[in-house]
Amino acid sequence: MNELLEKIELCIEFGKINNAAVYPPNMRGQDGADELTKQALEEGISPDDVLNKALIPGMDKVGQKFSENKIFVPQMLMSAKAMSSAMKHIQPFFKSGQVKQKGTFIIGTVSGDLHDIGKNLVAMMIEGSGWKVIDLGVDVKSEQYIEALKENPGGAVGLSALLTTTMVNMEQIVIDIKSFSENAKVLIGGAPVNTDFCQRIGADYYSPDPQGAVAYLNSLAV
Ligand code: B1M
Repeated sequence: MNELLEKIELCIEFGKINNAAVYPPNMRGQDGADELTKQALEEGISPDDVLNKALIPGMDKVGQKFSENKIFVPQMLMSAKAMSSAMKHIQPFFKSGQVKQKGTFIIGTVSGDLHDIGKNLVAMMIEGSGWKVIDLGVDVKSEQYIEALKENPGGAVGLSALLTTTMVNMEQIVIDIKSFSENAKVLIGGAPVNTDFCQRIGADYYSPDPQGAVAYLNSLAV
């Protein structure tokens, strides 16, 4: 594989954002995902190859290690930041249609709930796996999800909740989304929810972590 793509993949895997970043210590002073992605595109490597042969495989490794408890939230956040610094160079090619995305994923933390660290990780991992992500933020009401679905027909929806008190809101949001569009796929996650709850409220899938969310969405894309 191209040496530059291998280096970009390593930057994502180990969370090396840019040259100025001091993390990880063993990569100090080296270019990061930011500079190397820019360089790759300038050298004529296609944005598709940068995405599919470097960024996505790097994020896959991060997700895998996180599921196996080999890395933890801080490392994953550094990888997510490295991914963002690379994605800003790829983003214009999405807009021009040169890079095909797998679909649109609309995500938000449900109404009444302000926790967004887990939701942001899920959004980053999903974006990193080649989906267009619309992040509605926190305290998101049914109407906002539905509005986003109207603007992005066929999109999948992700709901995050961290409080037992906002699980009830999640249930109502699923009911509202399904009555707007029966076929819209709704994925749920967050510490207090589980598969039983998912089935009870009529959502389509529960994932305990970002990796499971990526796998589920990718199964919809094929
Ligand atoms: Co809050 N808080 N908090 N809090 N907070 C918890 C959740 C709590 C368990 C702490 C405790 O009491 N032990 C507790 C909930 C208890 C309960 O409901 N049973 C709690 C409480 C009570 C509250 C307040 C009510 C406190 C108060 O004001 N009295 C208040 C509520 C505010 C509100 O939302 N309306 C509150 C406020 C806050 C802060 C603002 C201070 C801050 C949030 C900052 C932020 O998010 N920007 C905060 C924090 C940081 C926490 C803890 C400490 C950490 C949550 C976190 O970010 N975890 C949390 C205790 C804990 O978990 N140890 C706690 C890391 C994150 C990566 O994990 O979000 O679970 P998590 O996401 C995981 C998975 O769940 C999954 O993937 C992620 C990565 O593995 N996942 C998905 C998440 N969403 C997904 C969606 C998917 C798929 C997977 O598909 C769509």
